[in-house]
Amino acid sequence: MSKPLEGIKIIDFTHVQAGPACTQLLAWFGADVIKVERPGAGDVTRSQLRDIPGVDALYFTMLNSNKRSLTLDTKKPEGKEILTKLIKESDVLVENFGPGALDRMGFTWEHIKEMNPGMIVASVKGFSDGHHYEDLKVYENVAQCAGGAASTTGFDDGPPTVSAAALGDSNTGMHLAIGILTALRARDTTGKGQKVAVSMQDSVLNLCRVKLRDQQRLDRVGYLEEYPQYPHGSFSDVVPRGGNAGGGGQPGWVLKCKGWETDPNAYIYFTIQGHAWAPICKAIGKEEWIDDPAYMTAGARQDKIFAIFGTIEEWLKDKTKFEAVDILRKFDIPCSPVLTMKEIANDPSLRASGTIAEVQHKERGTYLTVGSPIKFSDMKVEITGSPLLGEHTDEVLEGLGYSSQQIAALHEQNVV
Ligand code: CAO
Repeated sequence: MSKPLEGIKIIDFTHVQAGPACTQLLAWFGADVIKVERPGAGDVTRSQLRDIPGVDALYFTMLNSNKRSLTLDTKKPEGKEILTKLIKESDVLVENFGPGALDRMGFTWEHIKEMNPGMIVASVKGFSDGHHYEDLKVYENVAQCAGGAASTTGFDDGPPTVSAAALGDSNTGMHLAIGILTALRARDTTGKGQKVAVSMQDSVLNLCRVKLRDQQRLDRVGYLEEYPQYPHGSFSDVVPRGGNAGGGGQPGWVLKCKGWETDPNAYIYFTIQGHAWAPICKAIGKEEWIDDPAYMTAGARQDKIFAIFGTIEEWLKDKTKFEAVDILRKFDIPCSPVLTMKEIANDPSLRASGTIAEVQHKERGTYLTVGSPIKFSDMKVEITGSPLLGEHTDEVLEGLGYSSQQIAALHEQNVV
């Protein structure tokens, strides 16, 4: 079966997580992604957080599947010549170097456009062009702090807190992938490429949209009724950290289940959906609350919401998180067990759907990765192992017309 992005050639000049997550996604969907790496070392994640000495780390293998690897020193003249040839016959160049690195290498947007007017150059930077922090190098948690996530995450009495989810890295990569596909679609009609830029700060903020909503509501009315600070605590003039509050129109919280004293993840997330009040009362054996004016409306429940959560925890005391969800799902209550990574890794449904995929790697044997979260009716996304450093160097050079003698000389000079 042919893949929708087959025929699209991508120069993958990315490293660490934000850029590689983007190009990996495009490779899954059929693009020919050639990862360009520095000879000898390659992407720094090959050797970071290694669990097997001398073998590519999971950090690398889980972000670079379905790609080819070309080693190339793009600071040497011969390396620049090879990159130039590649640019002339490719559709997209993706990079996430520190600010100005590509320009310093001699590959400015203007120069690339001249060489290949159809080329799409896609970049991740920490901050957007023209931002007063545009010169900063940025990693995940820096972006979470700059994008408003950290100040609004955590508990009221604790410090700003970063999320385990890669809001700055992989999330930015996903935004970039959407930008690239949009530019490819535009090129279909105009024939012209363009520069696509995504900043990590902007991508985090895009996911914190509801917090900017809350800032404006707070400015106007002075309180936010869905936060745990309401109605008994106090508000300052900035959106506070909301702990585990539902955050939208439905109150919710993380509730203890059987075994929480020894198992730090024996919890469920429980949501009190307004129209599900009667089923909730039935599920937890509090039918008298259904028509009680002190409980029957969301407004009436607001000032005692934590007492209500306390009553639900009483009900949960003799049920594991899985047993509790199995009961609550019958009452159509939005809830989930708090799952550990170990439980997720072994989840039969996630294995069956391909969301957790077991992949073969030439040196490490099999490893688990997160497969495509996007499912298609007409395409099965197959994940192949990440390439070894320079595995496809000769093959790519041959494709560019280099003879075996020329290739040998390039190896000799450490250009590739
Ligand atoms: N051949 C020759 N030189 C190469 C090369 C190659 N194949 N690949 C990279 N280089 C060079 C670059 O040209 C650059 O050289 P100069 O600084 O001398 O011009 C140098 O390697 C370092 O690049 P860098 O600035 O990207 O690397 P760093 O380790 O100092 O910074 C990071 C890493 C991530 C902080 C920075 O790249 C960055 O801010 N990127 C943008 C934001 C981003 O994507 N962050 C996400 C990180 S986690 O996903």
